[in-house]
Amino acid sequence: MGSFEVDTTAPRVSAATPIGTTPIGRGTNVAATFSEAMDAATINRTTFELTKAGSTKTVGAALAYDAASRKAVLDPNNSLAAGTRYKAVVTTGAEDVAGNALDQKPTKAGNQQKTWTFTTKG
Ligand SMILES: [Ca+2]
Ligand SMILES: [Ca+2]
Repeated sequence: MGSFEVDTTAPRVSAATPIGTTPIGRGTNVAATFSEAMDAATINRTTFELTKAGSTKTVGAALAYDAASRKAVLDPNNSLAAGTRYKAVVTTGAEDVAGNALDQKPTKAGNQQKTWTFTTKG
């Protein structure tokens, strides 16, 4: 009999860019790096979204997930609006290769999505 470990640890976003209050260029891509290998099929435009803050309209963008770096990059189709606050979300629909859903706050009950905001240059 061999032994094996079952992965029951939920993945989370370990790095998100751009983030914070310093205005960023309107051509900047939005990226999320995960804490572990993800199921690429679950990293898509439904689970990684970009909207203007306060809006539900998703910004059109190309999405690529690189398994080697565990990094997903959203490349907006058009320049982002000037002087505008945007919100990025990675939902709990994103799963690791073992099928565990994203849980950004392991110490809090249930699964929590990852959200972050940034503002473009005016
Ligand atoms: Ca895991
Ligand atoms: Ca949790």
